[in-house]
Amino acid sequence: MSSALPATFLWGTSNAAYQIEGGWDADGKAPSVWDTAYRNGSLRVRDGADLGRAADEYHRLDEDLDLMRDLGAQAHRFSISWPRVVTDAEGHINESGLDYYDRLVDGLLARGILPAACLYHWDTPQWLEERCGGWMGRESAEQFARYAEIVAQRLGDRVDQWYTMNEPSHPAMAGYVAGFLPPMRSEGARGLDAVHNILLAHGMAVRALRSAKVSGRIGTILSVAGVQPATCNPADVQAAETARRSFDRLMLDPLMGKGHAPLIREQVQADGACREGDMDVIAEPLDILGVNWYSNMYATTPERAPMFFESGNDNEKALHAFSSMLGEGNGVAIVPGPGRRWWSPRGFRQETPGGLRATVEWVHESYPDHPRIIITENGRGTAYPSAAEGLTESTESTESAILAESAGETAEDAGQLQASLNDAVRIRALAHNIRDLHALASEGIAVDGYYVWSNIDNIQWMDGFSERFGLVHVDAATMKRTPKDSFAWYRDVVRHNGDLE
Ligand code: BGP
Repeated sequence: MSSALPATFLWGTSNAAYQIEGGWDADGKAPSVWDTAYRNGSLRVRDGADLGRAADEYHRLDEDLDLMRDLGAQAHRFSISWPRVVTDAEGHINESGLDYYDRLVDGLLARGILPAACLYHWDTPQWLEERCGGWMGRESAEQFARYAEIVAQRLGDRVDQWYTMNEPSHPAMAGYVAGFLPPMRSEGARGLDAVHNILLAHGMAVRALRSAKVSGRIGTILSVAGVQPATCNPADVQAAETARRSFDRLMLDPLMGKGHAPLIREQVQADGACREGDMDVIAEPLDILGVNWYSNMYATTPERAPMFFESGNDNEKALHAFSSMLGEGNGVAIVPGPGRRWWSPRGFRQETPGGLRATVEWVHESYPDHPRIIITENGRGTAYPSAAEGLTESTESTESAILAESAGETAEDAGQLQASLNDAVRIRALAHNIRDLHALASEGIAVDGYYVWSNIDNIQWMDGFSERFGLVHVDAATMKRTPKDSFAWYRDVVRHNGDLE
């Protein structure tokens, strides 16, 4: 296959501050809601990983930058930790925190890698939660815009792409509606105010970046699940349409000027959260749209759902988690699809070849005026230790026994390390998705780049190191970095502009 991709296509990698940096209280950093939940024990970390240390990039920056240079990455997307930069509600600026991101940006540029900065990847400052109830309070939007301005003043001349937020639906819905991620508040429908406020914060931050005259392109990053009906049964087709409103359209509609979904509109109007002019701020035009995609999501009705499950507790748990995010009683259940399934702490994930293409096509058809797109995350998770990958019908006890082996403070088992390094499953999955990029290019749909999640193993939130996405392995005890097979493979992909043959 000769590459249909333009020579300007950007091959890169992605990561996030909370998942990679560690140094949770280093050099004046304030705690985030994740730090607080971890410290007070309300987060159960699946494999006992130290979330405060994560992959310790804060103390190993040069080593990680050198690995990116060796990979040949052309762009790297990182996030900036808001509580590392602004440490209280009065707006105290932590210069050491800004210095760290200065070093990161300069280190990338010195290695020929374009910096792509995301201002928020879920690590809401604890002080914001205490001050105004986090995203539940309208003040959060003003605070976020001010923070954006501070970062723009420091890095505005050197960042190539600015993303206000990563998947804002997740911290809003899971943090304030369903309450299963920090700050773990189950506010039910009232929690939808957080969706409005986080979108408002995005729009105000876009305006702040523009007023600061940053040199790079400005956009945001959304998770687009590419919801599909589980079968062609009309009940499933209807369920998929409903599910799209709760997932794919939830953020895209208001950002693209189509207003909130009815469910949200009624609630935020009743609560007085939505004021005149807000929807214009939210729909501030963007230069670029980051799309995160892993696998399609399949929808059916709760009554039909059981027939899609082979068996097993994990699936039931995942079904429950996703369905609760959609809200009770809307007639939608998310079920496994037809693709090859992989182990994930969320119960099921599947490779859906062609799914990236279908998802971007759906965005293109549904929002013809969409900004240019970059695939800001795509990856394939693998279980660690790899024995867990075989757990299709795992019980809590088998799973914990396997994970307990990997937890302790001792260096890891050589066999496990080898299994992690020989990651042919990751290569296969990424190759399918890169083929989709060629297909999209030949259809004339403008995708400007593709970033692998992730350049290096990081903590998968409360699942610790038990699910890994990196091109480089990290020993959870010693923090030693070792490139996996996928590292050399992706280096070739970059060199040949995505030509896989
Ligand atoms: C995205 C997040 C990342 C990362 C990734 C993989 O949603 O932006 O932070 O965690 O997902 O996780 P998952 O397997 O849950 O999709």
